[in-house]
Amino acid sequence: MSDAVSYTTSGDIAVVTIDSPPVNAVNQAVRAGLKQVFTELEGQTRIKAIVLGCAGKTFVAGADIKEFGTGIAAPGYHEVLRLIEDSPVPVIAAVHGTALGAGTEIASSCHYRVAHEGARFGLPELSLGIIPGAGGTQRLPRLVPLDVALDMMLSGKPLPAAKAMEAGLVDCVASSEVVAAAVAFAKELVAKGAGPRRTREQAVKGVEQVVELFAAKRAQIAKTMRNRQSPLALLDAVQAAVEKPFDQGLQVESALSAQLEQATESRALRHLFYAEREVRKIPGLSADVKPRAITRVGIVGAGTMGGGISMCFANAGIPVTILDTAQANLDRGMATIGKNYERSVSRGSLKPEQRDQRLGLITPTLDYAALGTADVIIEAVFENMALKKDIFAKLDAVAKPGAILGTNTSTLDIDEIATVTKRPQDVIGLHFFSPANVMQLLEIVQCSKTAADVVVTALEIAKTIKKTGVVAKVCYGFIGNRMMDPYGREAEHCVLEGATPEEVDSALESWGMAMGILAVYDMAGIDIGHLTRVARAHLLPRDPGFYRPSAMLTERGWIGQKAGRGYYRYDGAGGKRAVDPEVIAMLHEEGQRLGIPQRKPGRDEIVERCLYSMINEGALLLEEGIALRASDIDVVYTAGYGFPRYRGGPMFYADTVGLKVIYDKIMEFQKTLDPQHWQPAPLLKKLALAGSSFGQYQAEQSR
Ligand code: T1G
Repeated sequence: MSDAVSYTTSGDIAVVTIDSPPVNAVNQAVRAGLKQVFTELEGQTRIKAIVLGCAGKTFVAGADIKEFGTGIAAPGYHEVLRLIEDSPVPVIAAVHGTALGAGTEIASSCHYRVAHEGARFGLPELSLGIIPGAGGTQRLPRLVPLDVALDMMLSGKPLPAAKAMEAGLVDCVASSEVVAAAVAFAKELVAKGAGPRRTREQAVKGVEQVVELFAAKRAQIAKTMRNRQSPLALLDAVQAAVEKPFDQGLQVESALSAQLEQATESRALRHLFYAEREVRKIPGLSADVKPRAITRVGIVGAGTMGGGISMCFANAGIPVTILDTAQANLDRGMATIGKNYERSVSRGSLKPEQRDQRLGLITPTLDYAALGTADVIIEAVFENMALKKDIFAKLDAVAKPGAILGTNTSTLDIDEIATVTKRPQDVIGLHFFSPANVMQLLEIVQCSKTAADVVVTALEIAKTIKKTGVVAKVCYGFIGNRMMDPYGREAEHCVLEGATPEEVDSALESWGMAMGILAVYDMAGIDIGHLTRVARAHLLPRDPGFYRPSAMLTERGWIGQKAGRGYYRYDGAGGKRAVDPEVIAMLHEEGQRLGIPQRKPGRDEIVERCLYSMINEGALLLEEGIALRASDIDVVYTAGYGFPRYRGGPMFYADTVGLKVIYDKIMEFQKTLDPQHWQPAPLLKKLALAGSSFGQYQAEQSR
């Protein structure tokens, strides 16, 4: 036996335990341990059944992602799972926690499955750009109907134990300790003489609907998972399960798995898996720094953002007091919160009692004194420095000692806001993204005087409210919006050069962005960005074309969806966007009036100019220390700006293109377009000329 896998016997039942902290991820030691134990047990005729469970918080949560790309050291998955499946006595999986990836595959190679009622089963491999590689595409459709198996693998969403039992994946759901329940189940099997029930010998379920099912899935993939290889490979593997004998199907799965593991899509998604955990680690911050307790929250501002932020905390079971200066605003804000919860109830994603419980946690008030017991108070009012300073002066007077004072500002200088308080060490930026109760990203802005435990508390708050917190330092736009400026500028400049808004947005969307930047401006409100730039005009390039389209549209009140027209026309609020010939003509004429050469940039150039200017700005952020890591920038853009995850984020994508290629393109644009704007960031130039990458730079920095 090994540390990773051991067994005990209880009468004629053997209980095998995998113990590979923290989540029992399968690595070589686990596979070798399973091989050794199951080989040993095969020879013990007194053993009549085997229970396979895990120590710790969860059954196997997947293959060890650290092994990816390194080649799977023997014994391989198929050898080990075949040994389990070939056991001469019944093997019963005892599943608790989240049996994901190889976890569900190992459970599927057992003959029976007993699950704790809180257990979940899933095959989320597509989220890593691969497909199940330990027989999941071949065994799952032999345990549950084909459509259920395909949905599980395409969505990656875990199936709760009860639903897994309904589908046929689980034989028994236990409310007690699951290994004991599985031993009892094993004894019953032995008593009734039930032998092994080998999954590979079962027929694939639901093959009669295979043609229309696969046609529907291919259409779904084309629409929602474009530019990706792994979803189509998954269909091919499952198709092999339907059409071929088990062993041949397994070979098809293995071949496809090996290809995908080396592809950029999987490398990008694995990069994000680690990047989203790395963001919690702040260089130089001792692990001894503990978060402050957050038991009560105050929110200032009952508008869209204040209401959304209040919901984040109520959803986490934390009481919220939301303040506004007028009862009408409070009433409107509470009504919006109620409507948002009602929508979730009508969709079935929230139970009525949960709605009531969460609403009950949100208390409106007009009185600042009511915020005196809050552990953190978040200001979410209009982007006006004087107003925010006035609020922070009031908060400084009423907040209890040690309360954290957060601002949701997206563009203002938080160091300046902190100057009106006597507690700058407790001031921090908590930049939520609209709608705050939905968007995953939370930019945590560490000011010059913010205390270390306040930063740690903010990261803990992010985890508590199920958001991805990324730490940024103070600058205009922090990380996300700072990089949006040059990105959006290039998009608008392409329009002044003769491209249409639709050509620009469709080029970006075909490349993979969730929404073209001009459509994003229409959705967010063109005036918002324009007014911010007007306020900062002294800091911006004096190039006459700089965001000129936004200025012209704002001047005419064509500020986007909320006005029914902006870059596009909208039939009713939030309606489908339609091309607007009048706006196109107006902007092309303006480009000519400004003497901008009418070049009508093509799709590739549009994508290069927009993305490379974003990447160049990201390099500046790294040099200035605004972003701690290149991978943090990738998390910001994939979690908050619709950057395609399968491309890994702007900085990972830059590495896949090659920094020298990007640098050369920037130098070309410097000559052909605009020397003032196309200045390569010194770090980008240095890495490009050294043949290095952002990934290598980050690894060197973290040593
Ligand atoms: N491999 C290696 N380390 C892992 C890991 C994994 N699969 N999953 C988690 N960890 C580490 C993680 O890096 C962190 O480490 C710690 O565990 C706690 O994680 C053959 C090929 C299980 C739901 O995709 O979804 O199986 O930062 O902070 O919030 O077909 O981890 O502390 O040093 O996320 O409680 C499929 C991925 C793999 C599951 C727990 N499985 N993991 O969440 O903790 S592909 C997955 C998760 C596969 C087979 C294929 C979550 C979790 P550190 P955590 P958590």
